[in-house]
Amino acid sequence: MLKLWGRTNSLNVQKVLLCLGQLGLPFERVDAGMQFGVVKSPEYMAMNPNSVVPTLEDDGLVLWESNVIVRYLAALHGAGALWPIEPRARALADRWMDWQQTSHNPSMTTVFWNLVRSPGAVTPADFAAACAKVERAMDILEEALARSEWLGGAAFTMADCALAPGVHRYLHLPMERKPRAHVERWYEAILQRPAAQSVLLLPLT
Ligand SMILES: N[C@@H](CCC(=O)N[C@@H](CS)C(=O)NCC(=O)O)C(=O)O
Repeated sequence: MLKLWGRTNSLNVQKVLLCLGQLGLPFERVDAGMQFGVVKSPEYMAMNPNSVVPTLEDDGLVLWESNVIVRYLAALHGAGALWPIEPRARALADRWMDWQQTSHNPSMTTVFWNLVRSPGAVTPADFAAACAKVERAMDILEEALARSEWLGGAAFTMADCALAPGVHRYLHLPMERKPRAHVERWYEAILQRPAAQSVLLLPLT
């Protein structure tokens, strides 16, 4: 059976949980990271030398990097659906996954930690700079979702799994937000999915 290591309040674990739920796959989950520890144990580091979550084990194959795990599961169990087969369609989903890691998530992490996990962790200037980058990233999402129903195009794909937890966080942070009708429509459509309800509807911690 698939085995996943990672605490449920981790954004990167949530992507994988959403993908697993969407695919309807049975799996075992082990709490790891932050208060659960585990990630610095020699046994865990032998699987994932980065000491972060998530890690997935599938019949002897050990994977880390959340988006790689999502791609793997989607390709193996959701080809033609979560994982578009046609290369051009797949590239459109892939680009949002890389963008999530490189553009959306770094500043979101700063804002989230400063508002939720460790208030005052960064200077006001650094916080303001991170907020500005988050707002710009959210504007990019808004423009994209004004043009297509889902991030990869007309169908829900792995790209939506990868972005949903970060957008959920953004929409629930205790801060001012301008209305973004297309992002909100997309988020509400994601929340119609039982897998998303069980993964996302937790307090931000
Ligand atoms: N690029 C990695 C980042 C993994 C990562 O930074 N995970 C965080 C949680 S979202 C972590 O493990 N933090 C340390 C901990 O929870 O102890 C991925 O996407 O999997």
